[in-house]
Amino acid sequence: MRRERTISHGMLSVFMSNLPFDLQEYKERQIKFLSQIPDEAIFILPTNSVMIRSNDTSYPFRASSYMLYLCGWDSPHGVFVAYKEGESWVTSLFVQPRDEKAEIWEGRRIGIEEAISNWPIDKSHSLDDIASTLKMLIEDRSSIYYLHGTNSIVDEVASSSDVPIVDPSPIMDKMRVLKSPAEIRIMQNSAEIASRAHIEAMKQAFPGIGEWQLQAILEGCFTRENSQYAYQSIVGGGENATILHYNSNNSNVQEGDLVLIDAGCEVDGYASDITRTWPVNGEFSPSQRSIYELVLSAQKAGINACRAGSPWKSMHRATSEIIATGLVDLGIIDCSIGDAIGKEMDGEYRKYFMHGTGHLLGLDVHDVGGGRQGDSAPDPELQPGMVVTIEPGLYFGSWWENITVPKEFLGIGVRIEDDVLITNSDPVILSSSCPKEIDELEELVGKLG
Ligand SMILES: [Mn+2]
Repeated sequence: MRRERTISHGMLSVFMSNLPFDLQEYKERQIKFLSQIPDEAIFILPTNSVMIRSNDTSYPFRASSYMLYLCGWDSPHGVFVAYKEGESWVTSLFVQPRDEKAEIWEGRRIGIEEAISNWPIDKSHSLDDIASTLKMLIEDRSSIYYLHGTNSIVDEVASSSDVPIVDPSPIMDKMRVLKSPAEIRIMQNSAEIASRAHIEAMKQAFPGIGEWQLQAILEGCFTRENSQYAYQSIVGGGENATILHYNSNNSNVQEGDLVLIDAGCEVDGYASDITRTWPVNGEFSPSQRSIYELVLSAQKAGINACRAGSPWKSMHRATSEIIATGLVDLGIIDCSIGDAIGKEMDGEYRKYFMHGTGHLLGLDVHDVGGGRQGDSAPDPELQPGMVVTIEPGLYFGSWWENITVPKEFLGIGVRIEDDVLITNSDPVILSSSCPKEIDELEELVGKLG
């Protein structure tokens, strides 16, 4: 259960742990992880560092997802350590000690005493002692399970010892792929906040609105709901929608253009990731409509393919078959449907749908556990408890060299993305409160109040 304590000597409520999960859930995660590393090993998990933005100002701090997952510690400068003493694992957290002078400038610190009382750990220590304590602890261990590159002091201690270093992330990644009921509740909430933000942007839109203004509406909604963006919001009007990771958001959306918004928020570290595309004047043109309908039917087929036991690729196969067929039907590509799809889903259609159909979603927006091009982990099989995105798209940039599609499709970019929980039966769309049917969008866009 979440522990609630009365804080003595005038401490602020900042010292109460407001962990998103019961201590028991964290401890179960720790035990599950530690049972997969050797008894003689030591596990060291530093959180992210504070990154300098300019001179003495820093980027907003975001804790390491692994730290959030195993310990819930979201302050900067924590190091979680676990090693076996006798028959049982001892977990400890090294934290910044209280320091009134520093706290007046930088903000209150939880400190050693409160960390031990309220976080899922057996012991807490001062970070001032981390180098000497780790040196001692590492000495008689067989291996160090440790992610290099997040804490320079720990890096130095680890690399100056003769004990072999092992990357613990494959074990943690596998665990993070399957979400617990408590994680799913948070992710549902994250998707609902993002849905409300998208709806607000639709309502307040008008021809000529700045992409940055739409961004401000969305991110204002996130902030108002005590959330924040999970990744840089993409707001692309017209041709800008044909740039997959566009985020300069500095153009006006012209009358007659579609606007593509790919934006999601973060709740207790868990991301939502939603994309909607709609006409800024509230009415799809015939060519926009035909591309939109094609992407929407592909997206629905992709969602329907989110079935436990299916291979990862089945989602991409479902969206690709519909897109390739539709492109032939619309006269955008001129070949057989077989050639349009290609033997390895690498046919002509990839010119216009050049990204994957989706990815795992969780503490990272492109979550760990495989499924993306270039991932070292193999594609996972779909299992109940996974949350994935389904986000097919079609893009026809008139600025591309040698683009040969019928003129009416030039300058169109459409992507539709939902967050989907895989279950033992039908897929559950966590972002289902965000409209995507053509008549719903036409009803909403520009309709304040
Ligand atoms: Mn996505």
